[in-house]
Parts: sequence; structure tokens; C-alpha cells
Amino acid sequence: MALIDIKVPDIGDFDEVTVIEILVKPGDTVKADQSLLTVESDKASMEIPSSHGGVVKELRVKLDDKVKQGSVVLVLEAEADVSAAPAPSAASPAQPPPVAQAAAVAAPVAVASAAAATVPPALEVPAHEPTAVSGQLPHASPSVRKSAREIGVPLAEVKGSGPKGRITLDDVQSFAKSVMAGDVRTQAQTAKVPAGSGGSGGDGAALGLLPWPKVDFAKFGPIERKEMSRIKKISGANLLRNAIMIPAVTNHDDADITDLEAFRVSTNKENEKSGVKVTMLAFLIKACVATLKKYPEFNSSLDGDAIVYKNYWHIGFAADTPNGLMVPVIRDADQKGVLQLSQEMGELAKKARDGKLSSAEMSGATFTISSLGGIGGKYFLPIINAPEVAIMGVSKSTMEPVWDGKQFVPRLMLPMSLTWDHRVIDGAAAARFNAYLGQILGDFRRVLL
Ligand code: CAO
Repeated sequence: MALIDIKVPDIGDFDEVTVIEILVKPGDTVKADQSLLTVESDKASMEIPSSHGGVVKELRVKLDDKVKQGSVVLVLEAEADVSAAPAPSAASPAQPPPVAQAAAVAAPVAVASAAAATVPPALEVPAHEPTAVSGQLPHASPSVRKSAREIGVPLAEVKGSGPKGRITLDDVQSFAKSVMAGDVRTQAQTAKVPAGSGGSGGDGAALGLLPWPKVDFAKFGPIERKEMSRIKKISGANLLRNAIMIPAVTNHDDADITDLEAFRVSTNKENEKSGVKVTMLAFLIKACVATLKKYPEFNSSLDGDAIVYKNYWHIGFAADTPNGLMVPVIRDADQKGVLQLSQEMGELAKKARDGKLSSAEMSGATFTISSLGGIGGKYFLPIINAPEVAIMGVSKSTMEPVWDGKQFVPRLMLPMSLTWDHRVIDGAAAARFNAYLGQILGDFRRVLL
């Protein structure tokens, strides 16, 4: 293994350039053509590639050092026969590294002096570009540009923290984290995600996703194209955001509602003349409020690094309408009896179906219940209605054989699916929530405790 000096190659008509970024450290294994440093003149920045593969033994430069053609930047323990690849010199400029070729795609603007430089023009980008505000390329080294491109970060929107506002790798990574956390929206997201984009997947490019498939469906058979309703567009965009941005987990459980169902049927018989019909959903709202009071984190919202606990219990319920999904909200559900809850639910569901819900009647929920019990199915994964942190989905109850310790007995079982935000709630709390809710539904007197 030979120790070789890696030198600054011919850098065109620049006498001296400043080291602005060191991309490797002693002990790193580098490949031939891999970028080692970024240097900057007063006109351009460029990357210095390695002429050989090997292990970095010693760095001979530090940030802000001035270097020129022939300066030794590091000592490399070459991995192969060094005679095969000549050390860089003014006479044998380094090959364009892969980084430079990729950078050329996104940063085709090379300074005029590039033509005179022996380092390939593709390496060069303007050194002191104005930021995105003026519509020109932002100031970043080719390796930072490459990383930004790979992650899908729009450099023009990143604020540089380096000297003279240069965008560093840290800036790119912090920007990507902020977008993923929902603290920042890229201009592309702002332009494309709202309303109508839900069905086509929004701007997946910002998340590094493949573009949505474009298919000419008419090629395969007759089609009919219909514009989505306004409600579907709005709810689609919200659902997409909530599905992507919330680390959601769903816990399934069953509640024994045999006795409660018998009580519900007899209550409806008693109240036949009043015109108010009680469904399982009204009992569920009451039972959920009692459970939310016992486990207040399920009745909270995230606000930055803080959790906001709400001392009111407004319960949203998903309503299926001809125009799409709507979520009317029953206010102060803790202060209402099951009959009143049923009556309000009926009125709100009718308004939803008639398209007459006001925005006030759809806002302020602290927890949502989505019931498919009147339709069918067993368990589903409801999507949290942000900024709430949990949602309860219930399916159709069925008579099942349940072991009572001695024998199987027929019991009416309600499938429950609780989706919760793992940033606020832990799995153990979710399992306790479902267990407690099941106990209340199993013996409704517990609501009084
Ligand atoms: N198990 C078995 N039967 C159930 C049940 C359950 N969990 N829940 C309701 N039922 C029964 C009711 O008792 C009623 O039966 P009867 O007419 O014989 O008494 C029947 O199903 C219809 O109930 P309903 O749906 O009219 O009333 P509800 O209070 O259960 O629900 C509402 C009201 C507005 C929530 C409902 O009409 C609705 O829109 N559900 C769909 C919600 C939805 O789309 N969720 C998915 C969201 S994600 O896309």
C-alpha cells in the first residue's frame, strides 16, 4: 500500500481558492473520483476529486485555508497499484467526479470563467448567487446540490446558514426534517396539495415519491369522467395530510354489548312515541366521553412541543352523505344524556346529508367516532382527524360464542378500532383505553363512577 499526496489539480485561471467544505475525514475510505473538498474563488465554487481510491490517512487543509494548483490537500493510502492512475497535477486534471455530472443536470449555470478552467465546467456553480427570492440559483456547493436533489429538497427555498448565506448539508437536512414534521410546506406542496390534489396523490416529488401513474384508461375500455365534489376534494386533501403526517397506530378490541343492546331496544320501545330513536352510537359517545375523562391524553392536541389538554368534550361523528364524508360535532357531549345525544345526532346527520351544516357545526371536535355499524364489516383503520390525536372506529356487532370460564355463551360483540397518534399516546395507554371503554359498554352503570 502506497501513501500518495492528493493535490489540487489545474483550477483554471484562479490563483488561489478558499477551502469552504471538507467532505472527508481521516479513516474514511474514498473511491477514485469521489469529491474530497469544496473550494471557492470569488466567482465560483468547485469540488476537488480524489484521483485514487483508498483510505484517508491525513488531512493537510482546514476550513478557510487558501490553496492553489499543486497544494497537497490530504495523504491517501492507495488501495491499488498507484502507477495505474497518475496523481493529479496541473498536467493531468482529475476526471469529472460522478457528483459533478449529476450536479450539471440541476445546476447548468456555470460562470463565464468555467470555459477557461481545466476542472470540468460542470463542477462549477456561481459562488455568490442571490437566493431564491430573486428567482436565481441559490448558493450551495455541488455536493449539497446533489444531496438536495436526492432527498427532493427545493434548494431555492432553503435558507443558508454558511458564510455569505451559503447553504450547507445541515441546512438541507434540517429543511427536509421540517417538511416531514409538517412545520414547513414547500412551495410545490402549497401549490399542489390543497383541495383537488387528493386523488392524484398530491406532490409526491417533495417526499421523494414516484410520480402518480398516468394511464389512458380509455385505451382499455369505455370510461366516464366526473369532477369530484367540493367536499370530497377538501376531505381528500385533509385525509392525505393526516395519513402521511401522523405516526398512527390502530388497536383493535371487542366490547360485549349484549346487555346494552337489550337496554337500547327497550328504551326505544318506551320512547316510541317521542320520535327519537337511540342507536348504539349515542351510547358509544357517552362511553367514550367517560373514557376520555379517565385518559385525558386522548382528548388533547399537539402544539409544537406542547400537548394541549382540553377540558371540554366535543365529539365529532363521521356521517356518510351523498356528497361525501362529513364530520358534524356534538358540543359538550359530557353534559348531555343519551336521548339528547341521539336527537342532536339525528338533526346534525340530516343537515349533513342536506348539505346544510355550518362550519361551526363541524369544528372544535376533541375526539371523533366513525361508525360503520349500520352497514357491516369487521374492523377498519380510521384516519385521525387532525389536530385530534385519536379516533374510534366501530363496525357491525355480531353474535359470537364467548367462553365464560365454563362454557361458550352467545354474546353480542362490537368490533372497535382505535387509531392514535404515537407522538402523544403509547400503545399501553391505547390498550387500556379500549379495555376501559369495553368495560363501560359491558356494564353501562360504570359511566356513573
Ligand atoms: N352494530 C350493529 N348494528 C348497528 C350498529 C352496530 N355497531 N350501529 C348501528 N346499527 C344499526 C342501527 O341500530 C340501525 O338498525 P335499526 O334501523 O334496525 O335500528 C341501523 O344499523 C342503521 O343505523 P344508522 O346508521 O342509521 O345510525 P347510527 O346512529 O348507527 O349512525 C350515522 C348514524 C350518521 C353515523 C350513519 O348514518 C353514518 O353515516 N354512518 C357512516 C359513517 C362513515 O361513513 N364512516 C366511515 C368514515 S371513513 O370513510
